[in-house]
Amino acid sequence: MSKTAFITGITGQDGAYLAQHLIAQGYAVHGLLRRSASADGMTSRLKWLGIADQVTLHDGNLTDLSSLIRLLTDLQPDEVYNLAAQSFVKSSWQQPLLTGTVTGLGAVNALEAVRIACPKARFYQASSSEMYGLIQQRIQSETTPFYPRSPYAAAKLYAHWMTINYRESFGMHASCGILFNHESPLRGIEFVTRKITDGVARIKLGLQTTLSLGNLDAKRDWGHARDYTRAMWLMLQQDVPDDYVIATGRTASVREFCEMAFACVGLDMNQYVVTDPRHLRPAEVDYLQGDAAKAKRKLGWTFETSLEQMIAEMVEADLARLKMTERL
Ligand code: NDP
Ligand code: GDR
Repeated sequence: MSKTAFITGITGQDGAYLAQHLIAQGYAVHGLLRRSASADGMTSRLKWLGIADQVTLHDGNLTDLSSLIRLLTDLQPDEVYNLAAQSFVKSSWQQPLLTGTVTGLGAVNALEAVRIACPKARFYQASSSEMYGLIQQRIQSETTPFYPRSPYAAAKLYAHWMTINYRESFGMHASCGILFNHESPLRGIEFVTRKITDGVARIKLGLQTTLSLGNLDAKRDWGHARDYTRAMWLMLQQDVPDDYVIATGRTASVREFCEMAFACVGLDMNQYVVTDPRHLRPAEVDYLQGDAAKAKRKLGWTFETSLEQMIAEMVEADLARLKMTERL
């Protein structure tokens, strides 16, 4: 009998790649869909991967516990992946309460729904390297202390500890993946990597003359979402639930990411990139570099896509998309 998985956040970047992976493993994949007045774009990522008709979407919301309980009671999934969140760090200062409600309390709604409706299901919580914030150790692992620097990170830390608490209190098979930044052609346009690759493609095609960014010195450990969603699945295949850092171990600055992206189309970033203080944050996470040794040892996980390969894939996808939408 094939397994059943339920994904909150299935319409986001990770939800789409995870659904693709689970379908390839033979799962029946179900996902939570929150209502929107702009229904057309809601499944665009699933369509881009060619899997929109292979998943079953259910109306609901992470903030509505009753919808989650009803769905999980009906579906009785083997695995539940909680990926839904207000995930844009900068917005979390503008919407701290919404971020706390969705990203923090929403995870507890998911945990409660599993505990009530399908307590044997395995649970994955999308924790984040943002929780390290003002870093306490140059390379961050599962044992590095946290110091959240945004309402988003504080909400994620609450969700992280609540997941561990449910594991220890109720014996739930609940695991947290502390994932470092991961990107792809399906990344939201507001995040810096996609903003850059989209900007590079627009400049190359003559649709834009400059690219306006904030802090170019911030450093991130960037990987590919396809590799990272595979790690989520691996965590739930273990007999014992646990928490894992998922990262490449390589860090690069926003400036270096830009240089590489512009170089993909033979341009020099210095002629196009401008900085604007409006893109700066009230508090910044300056440096992230993860140590995924535990995931390698226990899950057998390694990443397959290098930073250079990922940037090239993103720039190419943006060029192709713009050529089509702009009829160039
Ligand atoms: P996205 O922003 O692309 O996707 C977020 C998803 O959450 C979307 O499907 C969105 O739905 C859904 N969502 C938001 N609010 C609600 C709500 N109230 N009820 C139901 N669904 C909701 O994020 P990613 O795919 O990049 O990330 C997935 C998860 O992993 C998030 O929790 C994120 O915080 C976390 N994470 C991400 C990392 C990264 O680098 N990408 C790193 C570490 C953690 P809609 O399409 O309707 O907006
Ligand atoms: P982050 O991703 O905050 O790390 O959170 P983002 O791409 O937004 O920022 C990365 C770094 O780039 C700097 N930056 C800019 N960022 C944006 N968005 N726009 C700009 O113009 C710009 N210029 C410079 C930022 O200051 C920052 O230092 C992501 C999200 O996916 C979270 O949900 C996830 O938990 C973490 O990654 C790990």
